Amino acid sequence: MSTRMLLCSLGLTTLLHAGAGPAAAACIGDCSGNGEVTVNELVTMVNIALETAPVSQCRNGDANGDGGITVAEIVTAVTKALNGCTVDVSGTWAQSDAAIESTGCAAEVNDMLQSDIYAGEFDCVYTLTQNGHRVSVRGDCSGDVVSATAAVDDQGVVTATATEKETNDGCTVNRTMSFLVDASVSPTTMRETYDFRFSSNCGLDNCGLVLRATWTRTN
Ligand SMILES: [Ca+2]
Ligand SMILES: [Ca+2]
Repeated sequence: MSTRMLLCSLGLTTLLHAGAGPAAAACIGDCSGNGEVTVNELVTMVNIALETAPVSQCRNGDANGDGGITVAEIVTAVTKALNGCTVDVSGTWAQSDAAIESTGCAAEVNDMLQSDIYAGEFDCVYTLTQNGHRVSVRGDCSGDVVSATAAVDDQGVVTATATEKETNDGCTVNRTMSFLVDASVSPTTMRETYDFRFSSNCGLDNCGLVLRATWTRTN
């Protein structure tokens, strides 16, 4: 089987049909849990800090879970009130140093992926545009342009999963790909986990591997 056949959709192209990511964690200061911090909630936090209100009125204001609210936790909540609960991951990111981090696949499969890495197919520049918990991704991988949609949680962790099926010359490959990058910091590590299911005609055992790359914000 050819590299093209097995790996033609590796990378962010597989995000085209991405599903939603995991549920978002609580936002500091969002006492009501509705995804935003209001002035009333800041006042509640101040009252808890002054011990004129119980911490039960704003569990989400107690970032470290120690049962009290400090000035630092209020400051974090004020930032969320001003800028929204979600970390904004919008911007341009350069992907570099792609490598197979771990693999349970046969050498034949690894070699195909490795040759694509050497060919620069994972040297990409991604432009992310965030809208709430959705992120539009436009990628340019050595001239190959892809676009996709991913999910982002309040902490700036971008995730996507996709499943694809492809048949060539009687060989059917089912691929499930999970993508994860913590885009709240730069540089950061992106990981893609691949699960390959091969039909008997492929002559390959089912297997999984993890691809890792560095993401660096360039603007
Ligand atoms: Ca709220
Ligand atoms: Ca606390």
